[in-house]
Amino acid sequence: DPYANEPKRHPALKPTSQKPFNAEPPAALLVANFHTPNELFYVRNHLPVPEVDEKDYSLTLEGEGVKTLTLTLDELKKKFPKYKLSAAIQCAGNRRSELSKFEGLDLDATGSPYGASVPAERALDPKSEVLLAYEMNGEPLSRDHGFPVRVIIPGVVGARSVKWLSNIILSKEESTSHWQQNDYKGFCPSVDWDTVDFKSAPAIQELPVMSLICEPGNGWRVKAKDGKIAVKGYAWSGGGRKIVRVDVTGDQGKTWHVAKLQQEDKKHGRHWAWTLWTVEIPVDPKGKQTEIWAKAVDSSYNTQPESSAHIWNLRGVLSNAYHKVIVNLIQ
Ligand code: MTE
Ligand code: MO
Repeated sequence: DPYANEPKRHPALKPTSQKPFNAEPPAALLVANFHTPNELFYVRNHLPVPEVDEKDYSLTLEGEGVKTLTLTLDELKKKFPKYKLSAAIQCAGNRRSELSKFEGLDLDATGSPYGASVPAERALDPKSEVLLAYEMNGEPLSRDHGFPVRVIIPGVVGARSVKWLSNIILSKEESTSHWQQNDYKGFCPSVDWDTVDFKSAPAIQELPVMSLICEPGNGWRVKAKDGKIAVKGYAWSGGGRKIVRVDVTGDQGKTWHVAKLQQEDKKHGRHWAWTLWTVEIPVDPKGKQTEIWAKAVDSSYNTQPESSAHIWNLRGVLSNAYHKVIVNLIQ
């Protein structure tokens, strides 16, 4: 069993798949901290977690017009300045269920590694703040999150932040990996598995603006206080775009309430971290149920589509419609 040596995971992580391991914390726990504790950070693996001994680890930089360079973990830490930043990692398949009607050391069954590409101008631009990360919240990376070194490409879909990094290749061609070529791409809703031409769509890099209601959750029983209920969630946009507003409604859009935002103070185009938000919305004092909707607006005034009806795509990515939850009111 290639999965015989998987790491131990926190019991609060809810798996959607065991082999490979995919899991997320309950949404209400997720927004309890601006900086998610490492053991509660969602895990998205496509393959078994490689077992890497840091003494044997090396990273190779190679490619067209580049003198091949190999660095040990120690050299990586000592030769380059340490740089810290906050960045949200967002999976392209986040909220996939709502749509239902560089190179790593993890190898697939054919021995090909997980691989991903980003445009060189992004990777090499200091303003992009791309990191070779060996720590997360001040601790060595855990095995699930890419020990000993992973890439962090802030503002870009999680799929490009390669874990267990072994090679960086400068090339005129994109990675030929399955995940760069035949996954993580968006298509017209009418394209299906019989008609899809993966070559016709660009690989997803920056993601669209997105928000989620994390508290209360769907089906929760809540009691209004002074006619209002408190709602909490997160919002994020790709490409470092700042979240400028989150609107929340409890009456299907007749009236909207602007949420209070918690976010970092960053330079233009470098809002890599998420925004947490809270708002109190009035509810019908006699109502049994209320439906809550949230939508975020980013610094380009992009906002979310109202429903997933017309953004469905065969890979189930880019699911960023208004988030909607129904809660039961306790009288
Ligand atoms: N890197 C490797 N080597 N193997 C993987 O399966 N999954 C990618 C990315 N990097 C993956 C990888 C995907 S799709 C996502 S969303 C992020 O890692 C998730 O990072 P996390 O597990 O640290 O949250
Ligand atoms: Mo992902």
